Amino acid sequence: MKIAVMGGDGFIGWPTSLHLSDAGHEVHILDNLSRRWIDTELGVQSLTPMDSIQERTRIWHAETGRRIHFNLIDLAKDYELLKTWLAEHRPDAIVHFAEQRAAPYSMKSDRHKNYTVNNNVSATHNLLNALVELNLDAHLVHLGTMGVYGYSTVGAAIPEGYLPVGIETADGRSVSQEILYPANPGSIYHMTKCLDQLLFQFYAKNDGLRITDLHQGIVWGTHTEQTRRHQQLINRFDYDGDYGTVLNRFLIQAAIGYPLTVHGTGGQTRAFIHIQDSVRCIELALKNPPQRNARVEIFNQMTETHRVRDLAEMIAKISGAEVVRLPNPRKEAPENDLIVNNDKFLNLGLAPITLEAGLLSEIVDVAKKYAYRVDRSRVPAVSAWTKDIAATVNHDPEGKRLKSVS
Ligand code: USQ
Repeated sequence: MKIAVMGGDGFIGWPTSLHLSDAGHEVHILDNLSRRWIDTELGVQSLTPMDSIQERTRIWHAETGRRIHFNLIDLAKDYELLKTWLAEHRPDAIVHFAEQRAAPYSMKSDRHKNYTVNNNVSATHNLLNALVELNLDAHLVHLGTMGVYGYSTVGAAIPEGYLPVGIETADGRSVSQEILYPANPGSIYHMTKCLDQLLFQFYAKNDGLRITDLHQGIVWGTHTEQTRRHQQLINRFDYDGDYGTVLNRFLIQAAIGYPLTVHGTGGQTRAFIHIQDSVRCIELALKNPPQRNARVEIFNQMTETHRVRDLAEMIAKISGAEVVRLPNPRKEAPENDLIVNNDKFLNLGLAPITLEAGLLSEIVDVAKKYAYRVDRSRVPAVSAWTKDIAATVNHDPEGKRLKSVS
């Protein structure tokens, strides 16, 4: 297949591009390199040293003989350029990662809220709009989030996108229908993915577009089979308070002797997936497109659920790290259960990589190797969800102003 990977320079976009290229597909990356600019804005860098996208693709070609093409295009701002590229190349499939993906970054200020909404919604809409205009029947696979559902459970598993409901009609009959699971976003970033869902529903219904939405959990790990092949193919690995996600942050914190930063009681339960499984799921979704005029296909792209404090305790046990409980900068339920249905990927043959001490220690070792690149002042999560919460945020978990719990 000829596949366009929108956002192919990012944390999942890059290993996905390599994985698909390795599987024999013709891969074209479209990216505006915004994630690299945001590093500059925030004054942070990936824990792992990353080369330019041109250098990365050159090394991939030298190693494997396969070419990955790179195009500097901003989906949100360069509609005509995007349309021209799609008209010329007419890909069979498009993987869409080209969105601002960090909840804390999206909540930093009014400017960051505007940026995240404008960027994410425009990028998605421009893409859908261009597909219709060009009469291009490419299968669109979008990276969504488990966060569209919210995280509370009513004691039943969260289904894969659609919820069966019974409705009493005016004349007393009972009819049943499947509706999109009620959206319940917890940040501006998550809200944009809820808006994306509505755009997909409309374009699938009105124009018959073939769309798959992947509701992904929190990704952990950094390497995939392909990124391991050469040190210059290495993936990015974020540790800072805005872009570092919880499990990877704990692993890096353990490696640099920083207390593990549990927000609140750590009773938040979230869905997780290893990065290697993430790229496998994307390939499985590409191989199983919906029919034209079918409803949007939705998969829950996660393999297990964990409570934040349990993860911290597990990592403390294998690494000897200290755990601190910090005032939570986010507005979220302090404790929740989470049951998620992920049968669709399992039925397609996904054999999940689950969390175990061996794998975690391996990641701590990667982090130790690059520990000299860490700016400790960038570790605390200081982006607050409301102005009231901002006053309580802890800027110095190392100062031991908070009682350590282990
Ligand atoms: N948390 C801590 N300590 C930390 C960092 C986070 O306790 O140092 C807590 C947060 O308060 C939250 C949970 O860990 O309760 C998860 O936070 P996160 O930053 O790992 O994940 P999140 O903000 O939800 O976003 C990440 C990705 C996003 C993706 C989402 C999947 O950045 O792109 O969509 O995970 S999900 O969470 O399933 O919606």
